[in-house]
Amino acid sequence: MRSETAPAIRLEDYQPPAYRIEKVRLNVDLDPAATRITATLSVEKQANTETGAPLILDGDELTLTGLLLNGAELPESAYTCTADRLEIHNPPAAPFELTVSTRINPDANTKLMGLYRSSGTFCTQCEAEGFRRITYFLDRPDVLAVYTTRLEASRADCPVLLANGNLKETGEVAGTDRHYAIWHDPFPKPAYLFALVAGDLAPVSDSFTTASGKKVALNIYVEHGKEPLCGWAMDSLKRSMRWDEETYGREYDLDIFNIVAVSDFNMGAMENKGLNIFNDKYVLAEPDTATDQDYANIEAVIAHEYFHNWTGNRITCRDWFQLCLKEGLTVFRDQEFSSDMRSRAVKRIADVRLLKSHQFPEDAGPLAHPVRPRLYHEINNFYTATVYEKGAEVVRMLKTLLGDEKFRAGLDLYFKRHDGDATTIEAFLDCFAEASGKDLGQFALWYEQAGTPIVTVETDFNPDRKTFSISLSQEIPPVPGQKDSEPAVIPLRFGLIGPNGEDLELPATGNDAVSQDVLVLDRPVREVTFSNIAARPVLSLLRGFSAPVRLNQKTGASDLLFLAEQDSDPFNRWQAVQTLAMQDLVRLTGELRKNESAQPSKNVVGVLARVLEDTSLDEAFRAQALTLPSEADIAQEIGKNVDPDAVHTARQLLRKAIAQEHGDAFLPFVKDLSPTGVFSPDAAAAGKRALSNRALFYYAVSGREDAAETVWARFASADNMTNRLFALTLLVHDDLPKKDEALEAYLDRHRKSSLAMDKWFMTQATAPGDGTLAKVQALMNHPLYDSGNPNRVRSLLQSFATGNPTQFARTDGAGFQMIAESVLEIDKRNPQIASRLLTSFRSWRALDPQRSALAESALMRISSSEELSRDSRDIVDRTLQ
Ligand code: B3K
Ligand code: ZN
Repeated sequence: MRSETAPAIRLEDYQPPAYRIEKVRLNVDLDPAATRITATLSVEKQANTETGAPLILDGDELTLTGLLLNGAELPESAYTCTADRLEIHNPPAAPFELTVSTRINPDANTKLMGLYRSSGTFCTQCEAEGFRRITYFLDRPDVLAVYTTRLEASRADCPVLLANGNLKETGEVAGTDRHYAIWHDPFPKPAYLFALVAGDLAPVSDSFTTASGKKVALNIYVEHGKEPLCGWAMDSLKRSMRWDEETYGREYDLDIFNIVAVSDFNMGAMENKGLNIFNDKYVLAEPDTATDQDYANIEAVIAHEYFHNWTGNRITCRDWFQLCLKEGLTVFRDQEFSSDMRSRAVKRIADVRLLKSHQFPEDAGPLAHPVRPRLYHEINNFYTATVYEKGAEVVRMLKTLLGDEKFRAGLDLYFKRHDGDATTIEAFLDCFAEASGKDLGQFALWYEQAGTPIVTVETDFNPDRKTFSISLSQEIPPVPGQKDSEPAVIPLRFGLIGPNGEDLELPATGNDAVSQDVLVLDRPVREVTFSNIAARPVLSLLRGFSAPVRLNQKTGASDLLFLAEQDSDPFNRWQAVQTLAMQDLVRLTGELRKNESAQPSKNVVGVLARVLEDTSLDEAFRAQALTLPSEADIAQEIGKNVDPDAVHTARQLLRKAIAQEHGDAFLPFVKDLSPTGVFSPDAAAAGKRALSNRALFYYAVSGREDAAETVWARFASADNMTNRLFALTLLVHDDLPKKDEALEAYLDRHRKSSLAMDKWFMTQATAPGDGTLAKVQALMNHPLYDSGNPNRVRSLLQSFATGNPTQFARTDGAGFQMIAESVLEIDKRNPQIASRLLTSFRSWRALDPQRSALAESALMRISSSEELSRDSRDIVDRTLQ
């Protein structure tokens, strides 16, 4: 018998809480196997709740050990209690205190939700519904309480005791080897923002003085010995704090801000009030073990969690359907921060790449859902690219439509009006509508409708009348379970480029769809005509990727070449190069499938080679432009009946054609560009390394005599992880001589750094050859593999399933089956990690019939399991729908 699907929770069923909890006093007596929690809750019945209505508290795998009401023990007849629910039958009408005692076993907590131990450190993860695994509570985001937390633990094992807020008191517990700390957080918060940490950790300390002159103590806690790896994270934190003051007028509000890095963590990091807990991957960095991408990620995640202090913590969500209220907005804020710290164009390109590779396929497959979903079975499955990344795009469009000033005024109003609230998307949009005087009713559809709109574009130049017309239409492809979609409001930033490459002054059109350089498509069809246009211009549309849409535009190769070399908008320049490459890759794939001889286009090869030498472009940009669309991107573009082997071969063909034709041009970039001397993680130095490595990517397959040796030499002489890992990946993925020697050397050098070892596992899991599956299976038995550590599972299995399309979708079905087995195995211990791994099947229907049948049978195997978690049941049901 297959396990059951959990009941659906629906937005339309939202009811305000019948009781509120104003204050929480927590006593946590820490012990690895038997931690005792006493929670004293100040409860108040709400005015419109009937007297005597039951108080129902959430629990999850809890053991109740005591229950007092206003200090007196409750008789058993007055309540009912199970592991996941505590009901007080007839509570008093007047405010009362409920004292709930529970006992939990942190060491047995393999789900890493609630209170658990990671390498001996006690830590918590409460979002979304983990607090109920600590004590019975109204575990919902609209119940905001002031917390006082007393932690007690063995001084020897846990010298550090941390919780939310400010530290009030510390001391010894007389007559024992234990000590305690009392923390008080004056800001009312929902339970999902609760956190505690206790362990033997070392602080790296600094301080920050806010714009209004308040000194805030900053600490990053890590395992002993890791202190030297915290410099970049601390620097990123201070820059984030300053940026939020300068950009949005947001100051930090407590006396202390603590970050703790742990090695076992289900996701990236968590914004608990005053006590952020991080996956150590997003804190620890040194040149020898962290890549430039790691440095950029640390900067972004530190900023993201810090920015949540206002967008998420001071103003939180009324219910979990509103998740994008905090996540979309906070991703937008961290993207803007990184753009200001680095190159805006390069950051935009990276963000759009991520959006297209993660969110677009989600929106086009069985897991599609609106930015604000209306229904869920398991909320943890909604921390998705749609809620986060598309959610950020929606905020970005709001800024484009309103203009910088009105957008800022709207956000100011939101902070002012809703500080301390648990609120909704409607309330958020109202602030912008009010500040700008615009009706945002239709814009709100972006939150309601799933699916990526397709914008079809046609242009016409009439030389006699000297007019240039743009016809636009939009369509949202059908999404299962969604009624006919309505037209979205799509801001399209654009320019008309004259024959000499300059943007034309845009003549007035008298058309209300156009305002300066933004064309707003808010109907099914629109046409705009520009007059007094002397010569045929080239349209550059969707500049800066101003809306999360797909363009259906038949731009000819000559216009794309023109845009690739002339567009003043760097994003669209990059896009033109990518479109040229993509068109060729799709053509090549088709020809390979028909067994026709496939030849990469000379034009495409030429344009890519020219990018390399265009010194008017910065290195990071050139590296991005020279990065071919990934195999997954090409598969997505093809859309149906995909053969990943043909895609892989096509991509290699184009790569080799570029490399063979222009091999000699790449060599100087390989040699000269990587900066030597003291390592700097800044954007300029990282850009140089990126271009140098991209040149190596081509040179490796150039057929030049010294190609393989050059890659090996780069590996052997690398003095930073970016270069070492890039060369290692080429050695392994291109199956070059000495790849085994390189893997051994890497292992020897890095076996003590688990973050560096994650990269070792990942490099092998993503190698395209036929032998990879057996290799991955063998690596699961490697002494350094740990199926309980989420980073390790992601590095081996998730990267195989999402980063190795030919081997995951092998025609013998063994790739799918291996992942299916792993999902079932992991699901028993950590459902969140299992269900995340399971989402790698989401594009199965786009595969060719043979492969999709194999994927379906692997999914059926998971689905027929009797013991599936609610998380995995939800994903497998929807994936098979
Ligand atoms: N808010 C957390 C994510 C929590 C995920 C719960 N399954 C991290 C973040 O987005 O900042
Ligand atoms: Zn977030």
